[in-house]
Amino acid sequence: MSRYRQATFLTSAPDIRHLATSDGIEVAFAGRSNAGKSSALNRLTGQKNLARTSKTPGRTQLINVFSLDESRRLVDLPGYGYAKVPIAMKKKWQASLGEYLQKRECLKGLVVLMDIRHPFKDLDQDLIYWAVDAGLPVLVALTKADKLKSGKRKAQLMMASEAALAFQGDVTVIAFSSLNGLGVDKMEKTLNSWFAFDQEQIKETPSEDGAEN
Ligand SMILES: Nc1nc2c(ncn2[C@@H]2O[C@H](COP(=O)(O)OP(=O)(O)OP(=O)(O)O)[C@@H](O)[C@H]2O)c(=O)[nH]1
Ligand SMILES: [Mg+2]
Repeated sequence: MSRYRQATFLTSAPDIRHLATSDGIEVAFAGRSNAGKSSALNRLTGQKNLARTSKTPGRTQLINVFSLDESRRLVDLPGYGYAKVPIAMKKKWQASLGEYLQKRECLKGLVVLMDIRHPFKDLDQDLIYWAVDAGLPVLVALTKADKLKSGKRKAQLMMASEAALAFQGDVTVIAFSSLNGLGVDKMEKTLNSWFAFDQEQIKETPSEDGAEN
């Protein structure tokens, strides 16, 4: 059973500064408003209403934190780039987002969600540069992949994978659909390694010959 199914709502914070300082491991979901962050979290956790989704962009204003166990958390960050948000608020949010990426020590990876039809807008690129700068691995999930036919989908994935090389960091690109589940397995695999679930498994599995290692 997927470890992500045990996710439960932990807390909401109005700002990154209001997040409790904490140990353990955090993985954050970020992206433009309406990119499909909350939908992706719901798909990953197999819970339809864990993170709220909306047809109205800019719906998730708070930072929502979900816990998987006592030391592992998923974070749904507010979307950026929504045109109707006042510029001063945008600036404030961007600054605190940058700070979160640089200073949040428990943050071990960033999932950046982008509509497969409009990847790598300016703010997406800023975000990825910040993350790479902070030494964070990035998983770019090209969302709403169900909206494209197979040929076009593959072309977009290839184009985005090539574009990702420019960041010169640990940036992986996948096609993703919250609607039909495309890419969920790959997302789980990447998150498993960031959350160190794999190491735990290795520890729990006794070696065959009983030799120390
Ligand atoms: N077809 C399709 N629609 C999707 C997919 N993911 C999200 N959507 C739709 O896109 C809209 C926005 O999805 P959300 O998950 O709320 O997006 P968000 O990034 O959390 O948005 P904010 O919280 O407002 O920043 C909703 O109408 C979703 O139903 C997908 O994979 N396929
Ligand atoms: Mg949302």
